[in-house]
This record gives sequence, C-alpha cells and structure tokens, in this order.
Amino acid sequence: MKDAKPFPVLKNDNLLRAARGEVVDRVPVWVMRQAGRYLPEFQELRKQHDFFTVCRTPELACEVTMQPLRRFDLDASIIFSDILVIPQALGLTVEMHAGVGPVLPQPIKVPDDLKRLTPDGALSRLSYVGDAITMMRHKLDGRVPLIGFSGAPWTLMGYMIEGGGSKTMSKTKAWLKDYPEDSKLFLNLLTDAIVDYLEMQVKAGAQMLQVFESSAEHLSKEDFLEWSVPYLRRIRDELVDRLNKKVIPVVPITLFAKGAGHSLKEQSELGYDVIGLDWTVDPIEARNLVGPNITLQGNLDPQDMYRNPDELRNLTTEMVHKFGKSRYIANLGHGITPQTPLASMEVLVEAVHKAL
Ligand code: 1CP
Repeated sequence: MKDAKPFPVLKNDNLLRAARGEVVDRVPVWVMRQAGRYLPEFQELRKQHDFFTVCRTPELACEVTMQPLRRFDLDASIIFSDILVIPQALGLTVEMHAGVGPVLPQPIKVPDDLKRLTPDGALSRLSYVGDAITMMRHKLDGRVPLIGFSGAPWTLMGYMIEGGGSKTMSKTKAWLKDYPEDSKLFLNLLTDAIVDYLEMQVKAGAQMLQVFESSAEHLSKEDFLEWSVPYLRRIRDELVDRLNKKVIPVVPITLFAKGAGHSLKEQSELGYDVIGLDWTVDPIEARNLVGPNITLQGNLDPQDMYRNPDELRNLTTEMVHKFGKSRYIANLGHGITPQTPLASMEVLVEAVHKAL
C-alpha cells in the first residue's frame, strides 16, 4: 500500500453496527448511486471529465464520493466507480454514452470470444480503485464508513454479452441454454476476478462491501438458483477464507439481488451479513423469511422521491417502522434517479433519523 499512515478513527459507525446486529444510535441511511447525476456538482465535474477518467483518477473519484456527504447527513459513503470496471480490466472496451449508459462495442458473442478475455493481470489493472479507496479513507477523516463494491457474475456476464444494458437479456439467456458449460466457465472466470477485486478493496481500506446482482430481475427463481446463487456463495466463502488466512479482519458484506425477492430464504443462507431489498418486497415478510440474524437494507421505491415532502416523509417513516431499529440499514430499493429533487434527499435522511 502506498499510503501507510494509519486510517483515522471512525466516528459514526452506525452502518457497521447495524450490519453486525449491534445496537445503533440511529438507523443508518445511505442511498445507492448517492454520488451521481441528480447532483449539479457531479454534472458540472462530468462536463470536464470523461466518466472512466473520474473513476481512474483517485482525486476525482474521491471528490465525487464526497459530494453527497457535503450536502446530506448520510451514514455511509460508497467509493465512486462502476461495476463495468471488471469487464474493462478483462480486456473489453467500455464506453459511457451520455443518456444511454454503458456501451461495450465488442461484446462476447460466442464461446470462442472468451479467449479474448485477459484474466491474468486484471487485478493490477484495477489498482486505481484501491488507490481511490485508501485516499478516501483519509479524506473521510472517520466521518462515516466507506463501502466498496463489485457487480456479481450473472450481471457482469449480461453486460459483456449484450454489449450494454438490456431490457430482456435475450442473448445472455440464450447462452445459458445453448452453451451451458461455457456459461459456467464464464461465470467462474468472473467469480475469480470478483474475489480478487473485493479482497484488494478490503486491503485498501473498504470497511464494508456490496455485491450488486442488479440483473437478477431477469431470471426465474429456478434460473436464479442455478446461474446466480452458486457464484454468489463462492464469492463470499472464498473472500472470507482468503481474508482469514491472511489474518485480515473480515468486513460485513451486503448482497443486493434486484428482483430476487422470490428467493430471500435462499439468499439468507449464503453467509452475507446484509441483504438488500428492492421495493417490491414487503419488509415484514422479508424479515420472516430471512430470520433474525441478518440485516436488511432498503427499500423505498426510488419513484417515491418524486412525491411531495409530506408524502415522502410519511412513506419513509412507515418503512422504517416496518423494519425496526435493529438490524436495519435504510436505503432506496434501487439507485436514485437523475431527476430526483435534492430536497427529497434531505427529507429522506431526516425522516429516517427521526422515525425511531
Ligand atoms: O455519465 C454518467 O455520469 C453515468 C452515470 C453513472 C454513474 C453516476 C453510471 C453509468 N455509473 C455511475 C456510478 C455508479 N455505478 C456507482 C457509484 C457509487 C454510488 O452509488 O454513488 C455504483 C455503485 C454503480 C453501480 C452500477 N453500475 C450498477 C449496479 C447498481 C444498479 O444501479 O443496479 C449497474 C447496473 C451499473 C451499470 C451502469 N453504469 C452506468 C449506468 C447508467 C448503468 C446502468 C445501465 C443500465 O441501465 O443497464
């Protein structure tokens, strides 16, 4: 590690305490994509710098990570990056097109294309994320914990085959049926890269991790159990194993499998500390399914951020009451959307903190 200075002492550890099932002073709240397009200062910075330049330049990544914390009384920060940095490190070109999102101009079309991937050296090509994390830990000065993250194998495979976001994931689903053995190979290759990447983030100073299986929503329950769950299990097991062997303290890990509310019990058996819920899941039903020993995160509908302040306050308070103060981290049920009024963030954060 370049910066060998000890990290500042953590002042607000409510997020980590909630993740471990310990008593909290207040319900912790953060928001997926809290550093992003709804912030005018982010838009301003993006006018001057390409998306991946921001990710690759620790000073810029830290600046953007800090932006939401300057405005709102959040209980966590999440390092600014994207899930598609892994496909990039594996040798694919990824472009960020304004108003469209990520585009991969040379996707993996057939199993033979897997030969184009370059897993050797992928981790060293991601070292800039570790540098940003270490720098951010110092800049945070212990104010709140820093979350690291990765996309999960099925979600990354989807972007790499579709060549970008997809409403149907038709090509990727065809792969599962047409090339089941190559699909497993692909998912295992991604799993290996993800474990390396998350381990590196913990070594660099990430105090918690989140695994985004954002495209779980495209899979039936049966397919989720076959094509997502085994790899999610391997990520967590291998990561914990490696950290234990190296006597590095294990950090809490969150699994967010969007659209997989049909499999909460199965998710709760994978060893993750926290399960993220999308807004389609009822908090009380979720708690009954996962049992008392897992922390839940979520799950306000991002569209509720467009309601008037009184309505938003009531919806938030109601949500927090349903989850309760123990083993709960407040968040939206998916990323905040670009047109969200800034005032809604303030209402949300304040309503969470005042609810209990
Ligand atoms: O031009 C821009 O500025 C692009 C907007 C943007 C931003 C702000 C993208 C493109 N990515 C990000 C940052 C980002 N992405 C973070 C930052 C940390 C934070 O939360 O504040 C994180 C955690 C992600 C993760 C991510 N990227 C996910 C998983 C979370 C989710 O929303 O499900 C996914 C699916 C992506 C892919 C991606 N990157 C960007 C976009 C617009 C998308 C989605 C494209 C699609 O619809 O498929």
